Amino acid sequence: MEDCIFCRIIKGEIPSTKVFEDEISYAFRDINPQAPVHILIVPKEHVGSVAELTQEHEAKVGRIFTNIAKIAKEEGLESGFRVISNTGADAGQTVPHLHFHILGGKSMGEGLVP
Ligand code: DGP
Repeated sequence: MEDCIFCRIIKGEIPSTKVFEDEISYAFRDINPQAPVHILIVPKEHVGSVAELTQEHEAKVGRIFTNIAKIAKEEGLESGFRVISNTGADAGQTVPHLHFHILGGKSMGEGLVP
């Protein structure tokens, strides 16, 4: 996907602050942080959103969640963190490349939806 922002970040065409990388995923700091720690983790393969996932993605999504646990530990988020994947227009997804927000470093309260 040549004009996908996150594909361009993965390729290094757009600069980012890398937090973690392996063969299948790339994690970097969000440009507009909503919490003291706000990291995005994305698959290197272009997938539009959670809604486009199929069985063939299961191993990669599983690995991404293991990577989220590693990143949270490295970032010192022992007291908790939130993982969010906005999917589609009603959820406010602005970048159509599957991504998981990792948010932490403060208490985010109990409500899921503002
Ligand atoms: P969402 O609304 O769930 O699609 O979130 C997209 C996030 O991507 C949003 O929090 C801002 C972030 N973002 C968009 N463009 C860039 C960029 O060029 N660099 C970085 N680091 N983050 C970006």
